[in-house]
Amino acid sequence: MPAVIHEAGTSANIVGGNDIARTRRASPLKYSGTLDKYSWNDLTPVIGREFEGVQIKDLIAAEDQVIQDLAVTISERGVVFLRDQDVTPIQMKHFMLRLTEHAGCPESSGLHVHPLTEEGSELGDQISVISSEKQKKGGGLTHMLSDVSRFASNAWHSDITFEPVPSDYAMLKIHTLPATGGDTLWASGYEIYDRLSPAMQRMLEGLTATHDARFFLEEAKNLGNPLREGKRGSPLNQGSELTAVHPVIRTNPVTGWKSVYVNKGFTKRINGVTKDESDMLLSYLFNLVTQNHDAQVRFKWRKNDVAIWDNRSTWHCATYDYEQARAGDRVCSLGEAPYLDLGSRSRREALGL
Ligand SMILES: O=C(O)CCC(=O)C(=O)O
Ligand SMILES: [Fe+2]
Repeated sequence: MPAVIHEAGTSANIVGGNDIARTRRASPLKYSGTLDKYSWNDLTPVIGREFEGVQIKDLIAAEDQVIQDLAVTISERGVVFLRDQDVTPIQMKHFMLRLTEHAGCPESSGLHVHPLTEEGSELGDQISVISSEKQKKGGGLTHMLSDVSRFASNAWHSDITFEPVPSDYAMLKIHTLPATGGDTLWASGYEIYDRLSPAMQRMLEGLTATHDARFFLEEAKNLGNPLREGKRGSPLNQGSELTAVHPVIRTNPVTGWKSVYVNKGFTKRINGVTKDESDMLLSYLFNLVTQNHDAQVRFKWRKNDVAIWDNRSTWHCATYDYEQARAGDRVCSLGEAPYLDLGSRSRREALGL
């Protein structure tokens, strides 16, 4: 039997989670068809969908069912792209609150406040400014672009997995772009789970991993901002520990599908095995993500395009191949404390593939 992670689950099949931050979904959600009036295009068989003619600002007031259907679509396809959005950071926050709520986030979860966000920042605490200029000063995601490595794939990560209650969804709008370059890639955690043998799946389902972002303490110093130690969107996300333990395989409550949940950016150790075994397993899993381009989608941004992704079941990687400024705004909502439902299925199994 897999080890119990934080606290006992509500049913014998649930491993991990936390009573303060449990999903409100008793069963996966079904798409009801309200987005069928839009045209869309699946960018690869396993991940990514681009919609045409959708404006987020119009969806803020849409019926609940529309928001729920969009949540299902994002969770199933991993990431959704919307071109040329006329949406402000405030509207992005409103929209993300509705999205996470209709997807079933726990009552205790709100929008994330990043530990590096400056107090009293212009756009509010819950907007992360993604900026190449800021990164040059030692902020943002520079740790992933260490001077030592020449592998662009080092930047693959899932957002804020060092928090006990990490992100369900994230929205990024890019408003400032270089003439070319700066693409972002996403990869499917469902597909990577499906590429493991049943024996490896069962073994990983019994394991947890430690996610650690204490390198942000150094970055906070470089930026000259105090670390945000108060509540970062959930009562469980506080302090300067910046470390969390999560199941290696987690169930997405919206789809009910299993996903691999370790990432190059934050996962340092698989627990309960030797260091050598942990290193071997993590490098094997990271290689599955970075070397399978058929589990990835690459998006070429145009000004004011928006991506919305499910951080529970995808990874993403920015591309730092440009010189000019590139900037945007990101909002991350918080979902449930990660858990594994041993009775849940894989994506291919659920779709009969
Ligand atoms: O700059 C990008 O393309 C992605 C940045 C990122 O990792 C994020 O917004 O979460
Ligand atoms: Fe990210």
